Amino acid sequence: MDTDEEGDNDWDRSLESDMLETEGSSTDRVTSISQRVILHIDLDCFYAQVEMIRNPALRNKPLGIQQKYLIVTCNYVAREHGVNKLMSVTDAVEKCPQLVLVKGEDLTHYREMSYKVTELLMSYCPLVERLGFDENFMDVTEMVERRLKETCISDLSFNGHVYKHESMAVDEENARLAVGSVIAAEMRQAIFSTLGLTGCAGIANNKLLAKLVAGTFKPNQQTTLLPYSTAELMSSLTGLIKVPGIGYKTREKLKALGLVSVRDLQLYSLADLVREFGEVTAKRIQNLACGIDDSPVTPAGPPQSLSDEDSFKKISTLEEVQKKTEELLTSLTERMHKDGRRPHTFRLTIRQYTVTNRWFSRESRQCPIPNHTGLKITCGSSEAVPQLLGLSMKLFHKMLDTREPFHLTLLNVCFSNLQAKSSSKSSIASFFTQKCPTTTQMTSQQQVSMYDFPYFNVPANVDPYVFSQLPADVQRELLTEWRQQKPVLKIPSKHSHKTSSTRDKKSAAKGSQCNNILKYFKPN
Ligand code: TTP
Ligand code: MG
Repeated sequence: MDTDEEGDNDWDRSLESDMLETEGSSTDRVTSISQRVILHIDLDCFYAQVEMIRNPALRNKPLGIQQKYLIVTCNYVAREHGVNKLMSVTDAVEKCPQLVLVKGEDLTHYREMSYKVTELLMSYCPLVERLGFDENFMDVTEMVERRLKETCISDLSFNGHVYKHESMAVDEENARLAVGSVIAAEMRQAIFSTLGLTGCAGIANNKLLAKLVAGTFKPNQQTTLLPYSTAELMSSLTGLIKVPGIGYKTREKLKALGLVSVRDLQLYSLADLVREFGEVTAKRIQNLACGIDDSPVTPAGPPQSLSDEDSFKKISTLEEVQKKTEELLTSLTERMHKDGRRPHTFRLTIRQYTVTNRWFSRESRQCPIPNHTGLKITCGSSEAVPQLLGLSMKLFHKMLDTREPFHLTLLNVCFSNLQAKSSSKSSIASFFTQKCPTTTQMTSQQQVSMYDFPYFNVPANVDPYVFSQLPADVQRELLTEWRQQKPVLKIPSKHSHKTSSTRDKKSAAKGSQCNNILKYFKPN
């Protein structure tokens, strides 16, 4: 399996740091946290959906996506035949002999679609956090508040299911979640009509509960959790493994203390837990077991690397390598130029065909990018590509002896160590000097193909990228302030993105002369 998946560990880590940050927070903050409206959107049989979009003939057939000997996912037709995620290919074919298998080792299309979904969601609301390839959290509290001001509670109803309720009337107390459920339905509809993907949503007061409740009804459905049903949802979990944020090592330690179920952890003495884990972790995991999670939805920043790759049946001559690499470099340098940052490291990856290990034999070499080449990339000069091609071929010869026959099935070019043009990296002003950030956050190993950074619904003089880098609390505070001053927070139409970006960049440049960070964000 490819290694550039974001995994549950990210969720574990982010929860941990969030708890540290929020230690000692005020009562006000706790109150506001309990009133948040958080959505969790999880796409249905994600890789299988992408393959069905690529080849609609697969739509009504049982489809399994294969990585090595495993079915990493399968469509819902296959699930009706008893095929499940992570079943071995042998077992799956035994259950469903007509199962169609598609190889899913190359993540390019999944990744591309994944970022399109995040981008779409961010065009409605700035607070979107990715989890893995097919999950996104959204903090829609501000949207909900805005709508509530314009809506009469008696006109509201819940969209989709309410956890453990057949039907539910809307009152003062649950109105925010009801509006959240309407927004969730709109987001799912937007994803479907724009990208053709279905998914499930959970609506709750925090990330943990939104994620847990989202899977209650599948596929293509949504469920809202009312706060008083929290205990019931938590006790329905079959074990601590089902609690996101409690990782393998923690679970092992808990097991050694005799704690296996969610209930065990809820009831265990906090003092004893503190002795074992320290105060922060002890409180965090016990809170999680009780469904308490005040971690913020943290929007993604720009990616740490940009890359492009192509896979093919066979490349076996130096000329073909040069031609393909040149093609890849041309599109990559164009994207890098649009991004505005300067890459300092270049990496070339190849995959050689071998009979025994067809898909997993990638090899890479990397080198620093000379200053003159880096400058050519950032200013969009056509001379950048030949210079990079020279570097590429040097790296290529380090990996392969071309006097011997070779058989390549993939080439990947990658820029990493991306730095903003301004020399002072730590200064906030460096963000404003960036030309046009175009992508969203990934780990250093991740790549993105055609993902453009979305433009947030923030006032015209605010750089959306800078805004996205601020802590969630500050974002919320600013949004509230702007909303009170001027009704500027319109949802941008997709077609207006380019225009507003130019305007935003100009205004942001103007704003960069101020000293106080808040001045950057005050509408003129
Ligand atoms: P999931 O959201 O777990 O599964 P899914 O979207 O396929 O199905 P569901 O309708 O139940 O949500 O994972 C998202 C994608 O991640 C999935 O399509 C394939 C991939 N994946 C792996 O690569 N390895 C794994 O172990 C799992 C579980 C998923
Ligand atoms: Mg999914």
